[in-house]
Amino acid sequence: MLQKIDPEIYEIIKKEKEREQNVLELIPSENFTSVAVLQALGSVLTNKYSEGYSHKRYYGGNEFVDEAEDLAIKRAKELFGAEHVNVQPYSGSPANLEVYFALLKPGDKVLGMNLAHGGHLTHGHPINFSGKIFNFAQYGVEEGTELLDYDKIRQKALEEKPKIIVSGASAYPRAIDFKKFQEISEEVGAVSMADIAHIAGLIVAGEHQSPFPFTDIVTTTTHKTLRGPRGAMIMCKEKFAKDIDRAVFPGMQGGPHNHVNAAKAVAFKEASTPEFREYIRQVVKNAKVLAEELKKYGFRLVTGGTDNHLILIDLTNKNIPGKEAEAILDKIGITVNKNMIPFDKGSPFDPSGIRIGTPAITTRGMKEDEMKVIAEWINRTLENKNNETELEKVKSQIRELTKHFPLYPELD
Ligand code: DSN
Repeated sequence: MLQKIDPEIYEIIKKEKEREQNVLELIPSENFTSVAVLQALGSVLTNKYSEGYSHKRYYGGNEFVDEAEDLAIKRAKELFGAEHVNVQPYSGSPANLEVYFALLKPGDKVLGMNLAHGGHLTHGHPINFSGKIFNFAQYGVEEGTELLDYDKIRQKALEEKPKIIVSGASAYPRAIDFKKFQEISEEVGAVSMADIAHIAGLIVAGEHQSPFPFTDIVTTTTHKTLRGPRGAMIMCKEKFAKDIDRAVFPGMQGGPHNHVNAAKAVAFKEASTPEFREYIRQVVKNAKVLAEELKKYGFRLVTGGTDNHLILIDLTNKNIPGKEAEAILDKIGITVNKNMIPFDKGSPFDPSGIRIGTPAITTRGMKEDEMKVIAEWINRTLENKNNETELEKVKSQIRELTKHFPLYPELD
């Protein structure tokens, strides 16, 4: 039908599907959903307006939307052990904004992790709403170890007296001690908030410490290691439930995206299975093997390795800027993103590093053997960045490998 009505968009989708099939997707925040999730996303639930919450809507005809949203909430509660869940946030940034709006007044003090050290824009960067509206103090990693130092964070919290302490990161390759963040928050009388967008899948699979049940408020996207649709949710202790719900609707959002929320429910069901736990174990195993292999080729990894799904490579000793590395790897079929490294002398547009991760390639079924070959290809590509013949060779080898890991064969 789409092909007939709109051949241009049909072709674009087809080309994107082929791109996803033909490349090695190493961006650590990306993944491939199941066909079941895609089906829920492309369903008639997109047609319905349902401002409000289950059984208290401002529109009629929501009996089935209520059923889907109730199921998403129930499954998320069980999966994470959360007291209260709001599945309506459109994405991670709105979810974080909604938490701040629920608990803070403009100008209130918050403590969050510096983006340049691996945090997130919404954790207080001056160009983001978070840094513009609220008074963020920032913690970061230590020079030398490139690790979080919880004594230093505690000291900062004692000095700054924030109303909220935000933990969580988008480019930190090591485990985060949510328990320590909780102790610091309690000591300074702050609300604890964990943004687990990157590691939500690891948490439900028991491959990372969980921020539950002690953290006051937890936000997450649903499309990264959790492998659901693009979207987010907020989980919190019951005592924050009313304020959080009001901040989401009517505070910040209008009608929920019901097709997305149904797809979230599907993803939560999938994430509760032994197969998903095995998948996440392999994600972590693959990241460790990839890290060790890259080190053999002389790549300097921030913190020296990884505990999770991502690796941050400092390319300074390879004399190639992150931006150029991203472009060359893109050319041969390895998708990564340029990224700041802690204490980077470059800028976000021209940083010294690249960030890579294993969630998407592990979904395709790749294991340790493939990680070894991928590390070799990354090295060969960057060493031969001006050698078109060598680049072509790597490109065709990647194309050959990806053929053995078909993506969405059900949709062909
Ligand atoms: N954009 C996400 C990432 O790539 O990590 C964070 O929101």
